[in-house]
Amino acid sequence: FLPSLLRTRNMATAAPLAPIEEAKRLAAYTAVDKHVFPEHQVIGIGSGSTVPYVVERIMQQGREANKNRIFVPTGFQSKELIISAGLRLGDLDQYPKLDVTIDGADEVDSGLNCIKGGGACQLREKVLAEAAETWVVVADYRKNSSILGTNYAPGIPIEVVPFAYAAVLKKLHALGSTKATLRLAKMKAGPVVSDNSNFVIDATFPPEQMKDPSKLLRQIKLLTGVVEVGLFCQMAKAAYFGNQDGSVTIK
Ligand code: ABF
Repeated sequence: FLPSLLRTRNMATAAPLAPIEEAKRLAAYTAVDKHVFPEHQVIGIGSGSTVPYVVERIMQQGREANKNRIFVPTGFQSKELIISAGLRLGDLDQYPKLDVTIDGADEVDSGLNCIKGGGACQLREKVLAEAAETWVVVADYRKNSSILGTNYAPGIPIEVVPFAYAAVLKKLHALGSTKATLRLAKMKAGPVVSDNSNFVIDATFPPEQMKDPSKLLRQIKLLTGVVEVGLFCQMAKAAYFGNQDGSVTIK
């Protein structure tokens, strides 16, 4: 479980990370160094396996820096991460405006558009992205793409009301989707259920449609039953990708 990574990693004695983890760590550390300042007191914490390194770096800013800071999570996993790090948990009801949110991504294109929602948290992730003065994305090099959907992400995650999922699947195909499927839990035990009690559809579209993610986002969002789409268009201030050679690409 991810938070244990945070609990057990002793910086002085820890074994070297696997290369992909090191790439995630580099991206996260660089983003924190460039975007999380002492005056930032309300911080959004995203989901995924890169974000624990964000929290790790924030903790390295010291007890004093974090004494009064509030951390708002995008979902269950990041809530656990914040609690296990001993940081102060807050929610959007109390803190509707965030200074900065840092989150992972499944793919980021050259225009800083993202596919997100591999962890089924895209609705809350988008709410926290919009609520933040600055929204920053961290990822390893595999997520750095020129056209969304051509590199890493297996499709666009779309959160739907359970009642409407079959109708939405049909409409996605009519919209041009080459493959749209209901996301199933491990062992195919049933549909994945989001933190908001909804289902998730993963839909692929041809590159011609993916080249204009803003248009596609508008089209999908208009389908009745769709709650949120895992396309984050023109929202990121910057994206950081850790590379295999130890460098960081900044978009
Ligand atoms: C969240 O976690 C999601 O939006 C995205 O699907 C995923 C990225 O995870 P990782 O950092 O493990 O690649 O941010």
